[in-house]
Amino acid sequence: MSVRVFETKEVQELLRAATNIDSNDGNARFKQIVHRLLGDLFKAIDDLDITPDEVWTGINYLNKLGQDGEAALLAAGLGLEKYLDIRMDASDKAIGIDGGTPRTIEGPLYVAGAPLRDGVSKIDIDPDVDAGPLVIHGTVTGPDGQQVAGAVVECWHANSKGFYSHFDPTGAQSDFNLRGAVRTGADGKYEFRTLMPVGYGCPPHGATQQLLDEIARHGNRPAHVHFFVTSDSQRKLTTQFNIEGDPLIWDDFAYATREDLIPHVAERSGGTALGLKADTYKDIEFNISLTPLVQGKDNQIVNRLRASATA
Ligand code: MBD
Ligand code: FE
Repeated sequence: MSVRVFETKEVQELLRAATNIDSNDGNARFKQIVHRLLGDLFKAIDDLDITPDEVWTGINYLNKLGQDGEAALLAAGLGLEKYLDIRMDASDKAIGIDGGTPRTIEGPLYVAGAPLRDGVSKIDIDPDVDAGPLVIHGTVTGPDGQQVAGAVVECWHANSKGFYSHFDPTGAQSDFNLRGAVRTGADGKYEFRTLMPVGYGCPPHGATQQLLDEIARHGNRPAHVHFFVTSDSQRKLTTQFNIEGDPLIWDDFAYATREDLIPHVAERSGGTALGLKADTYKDIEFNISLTPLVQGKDNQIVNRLRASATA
C-alpha cells in the first residue's frame, strides 16, 4: 500500500527540525546540504515506497561500508567521482579553458610523501617476478606549449597482482613501492623506471563489491598509471593513462578511461643500461600539457582525505 506523506506539514517540519535549518547556529552550508539530501531521501522513500526492511538494509550497508573503509572506493564505482570530473570539464569549457591533457579521477589509493627526485626516478623497490620492466616518460608543457621547468610529476600504480603499496592486503610491498615523484628540469622532461601494472579489482568481500554484485556489475579496472602534476604557474592536473590493449579499457568500473589517455606501448631494448631487470622493456611516452591558472588561482585543487607516509 503506497502512501504519500512527504509534502505534509508534519514531515516538512520534521526535516527542518532534524537539520536545525531555521537556526542561525551551526554551519549554514552544511545544514543546507543535509536538509536537501535528507529531504531527497525522504521523498525517494515516499516515491518508491521503500520499505522499512529496505531502509534498514541500507543503514547496515553504510556500517559495513565504513568498517571496510570503502566509501571512496564506492564513490569511484558509482560514477560519483567521474561526475565531479564531468562538472569540472563543463566549468572549464564555460570559462574558455580547453586543451591540455584531460583530467580523470584520482581514485582512493594515493599516498602523499613519495621521495622526490630530479628528472628520473626508479620506483620499483620490491621484486615482482610476474612484472616486466616499463619506462614511462614525457615532457610537461604549459598552455603556450613551452616546457615547464620545476613541475613535480607524481605517479602511482599497482603491481602484477593489481595491488597498491600501502593498501596491499598481502602486506607484500614496501612503503612507496611503485610510487614516485620527479621534478622536471629546464627541458620539462620526467621519467619513471618501473614495472608493468595489472588492473585493480575491488576487494571480493568488501561493501563495494557487494553492491556491484547486487546490480550485476564487475568491480575491475584496466591496468593504469595515476598522475598528479603540479607547478607554480599552471593548474594541478589529476589524471591517469591506461595500458594499451587491456581488455577492460572501455569497461572500467570507475569510468576513468578517456580517448586521449591511452598512449602507445612500444617495445624497446637497452634496458640493462638503464638499470632495468631485463634488456627488453616496454616504453610509454606520455606527454603532459597543463592548463593556465584562472585569475591567478588554481581553481581545480581538490581537498580530500589522503593517506600519507614518510619515505
Ligand atoms: C584504483 O586503482 C583506482 O584507480 C580507482 C579509481 C578505484 C579503485 C582502485
Ligand atoms: Fe588506480
